[in-house]
Amino acid sequence: MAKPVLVTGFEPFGNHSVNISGEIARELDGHEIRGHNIQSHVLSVDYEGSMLTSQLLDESSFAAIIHLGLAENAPFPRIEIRAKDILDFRIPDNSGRQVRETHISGKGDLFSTIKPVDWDIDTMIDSPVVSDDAGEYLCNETLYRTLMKIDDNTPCFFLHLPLQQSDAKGLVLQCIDRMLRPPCIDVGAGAIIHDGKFLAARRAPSEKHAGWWEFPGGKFEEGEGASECLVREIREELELDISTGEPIGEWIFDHGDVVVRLHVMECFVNGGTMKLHVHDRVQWCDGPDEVDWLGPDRDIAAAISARLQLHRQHP
Ligand code: PCA
Repeated sequence: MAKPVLVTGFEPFGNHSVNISGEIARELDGHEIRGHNIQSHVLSVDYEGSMLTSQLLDESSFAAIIHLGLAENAPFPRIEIRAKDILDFRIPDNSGRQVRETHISGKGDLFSTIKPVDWDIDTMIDSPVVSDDAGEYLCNETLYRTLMKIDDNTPCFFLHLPLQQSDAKGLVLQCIDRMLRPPCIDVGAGAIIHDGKFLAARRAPSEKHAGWWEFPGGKFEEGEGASECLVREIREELELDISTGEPIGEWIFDHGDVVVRLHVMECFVNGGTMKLHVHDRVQWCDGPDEVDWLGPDRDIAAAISARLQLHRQHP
């Protein structure tokens, strides 16, 4: 059996009669995601609540841990990646404890084990922001006590939810999905530009994703950046000598079994006669809709077309 995912939320506190974090935790209990079952707990807003996860970790281990809480004044959801070694309660917690300006362990701040740079956050629901300030109240305390206990790389962080949000549950599921998915592989993708057009190449029948069109390129090798990778890959795939121009952007795409971060760069041909090795056709394109693109390559083609258009208008 795959390890479960732990989701915690909190009971209402202060002058709140509901706490969205607890409601969502409750709703997600038993839900399956990437082959893992969600086990959820609604924590009391006090010392005991902050300790529950570290107690659970004595007996069990989890594929991932996400703590949810309400952030009263936040306009956007906050992906908290730091637990501060300080508590300073503005109001007492639900068992009447009020801690002022006190260290939790005295050993310094602790950092979450997730890598938000691999998360394509701009495509996530409700525009979450990465934050290194989880407050000085129970949310911070809970994250701190959990991180203090985790002794392996179990992905864990705190998601602070605003009072109002369109789809908090959807966002929580996206976060869990990103914690469970494989790490990003860096891939160079070349926008080979000639006479105001860009090159699309169709994957040959013997290749994975056969028949789909893409930008030539491939995985970074040890020590390579996007530019070196593209010079090598395009020589291997098309027998063209290229030099790279400006970076066009980065796109993260989840193929299910692998997640890639595409580093797209302008490329210009300096020499060579094109010969295809992993493709069976190429086409010089003006716009984004001339071939059937693989994965995010249509978005990339749209970005390149827009750029070329701009260059035509303002050479
Ligand atoms: N939010 C509080 C504690 C419980 C909750 O949902 C906080 O931000 O610390």
